[in-house]
Amino acid sequence: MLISRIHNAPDGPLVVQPISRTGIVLSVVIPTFREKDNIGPFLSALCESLDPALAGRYEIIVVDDDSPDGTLEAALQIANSHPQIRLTKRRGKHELAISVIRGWQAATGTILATINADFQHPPALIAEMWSRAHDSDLVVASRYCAGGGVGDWPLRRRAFACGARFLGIVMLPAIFRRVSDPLSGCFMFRRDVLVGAEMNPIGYKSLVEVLVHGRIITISECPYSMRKRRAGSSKATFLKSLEYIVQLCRLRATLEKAIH
Ligand SMILES: Nc1nc2c(ncn2[C@@H]2O[C@H](COP(=O)(O)OP(=O)(O)O)[C@@H](O)[C@H]2O)c(=O)[nH]1
Ligand SMILES: [Mg+2]
Repeated sequence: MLISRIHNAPDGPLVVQPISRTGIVLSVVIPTFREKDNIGPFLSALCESLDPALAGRYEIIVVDDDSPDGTLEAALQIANSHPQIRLTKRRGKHELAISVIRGWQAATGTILATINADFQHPPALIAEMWSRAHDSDLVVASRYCAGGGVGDWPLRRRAFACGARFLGIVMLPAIFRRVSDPLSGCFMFRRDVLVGAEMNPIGYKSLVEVLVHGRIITISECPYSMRKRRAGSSKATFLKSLEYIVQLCRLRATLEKAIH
């Protein structure tokens, strides 16, 4: 009975489809892998911040990569008393960017968003971004615009992020100059801008996919200060950095193909 609330994530091509009116205006996708101690409190905090403006008009979709630690079971405890929370499970290779897109494919809202489960993005950020979403195609939560910050990130992590941005500017200059934080893991956009575009990401980064494949004209940024992960540990690995290079090459090829 309880288990029937957990559905399989969509499969097939990574394309977001148009949707007829459902009454849902905002769908927030949370990708998870081994977030047992974060997901319950994070879902509660997110609902609490969205309810005042959007009760009954938003949904949250958790896309879990079959975590062995009981992440989905922890999410289910909150979902049982919050019908706006939908739980989906993927099987096979763990893929963050693909998980996020699978969530948008399952979503029924007119505006699609994503945020991490580990509290590095404050849960209240989504409500703040929502208030800016009406006159923009895309709203990006940014660490690098005025008012934002990376908190007390260790030097090694800062250097890594700096290298990743530099590589992005070299490989995809037109894309990386459009926003101050193109590697942000928290953003929202109008479904319409992505409908019909087939994506093929690898690795961690989903905003660059949306920037390359989406028909985005207007962008606004919402500053935030990145926090420490509340529990558990990061799943970012050296392999993910190599995958990021492959992702940039693929996206560059997509842009070149579109020009010629
Ligand atoms: N579905 C899914 N989620 C993931 C995967 N790796 C990380 N996540 C989730 O993506 C978010 C960011 O991951 P994290 O490991 O904190 O990356 P970091 O913030 O760059 O260190 C968190 O909500 C993770 O649970 C994955 O392979 N699949
Ligand atoms: Mg994190």
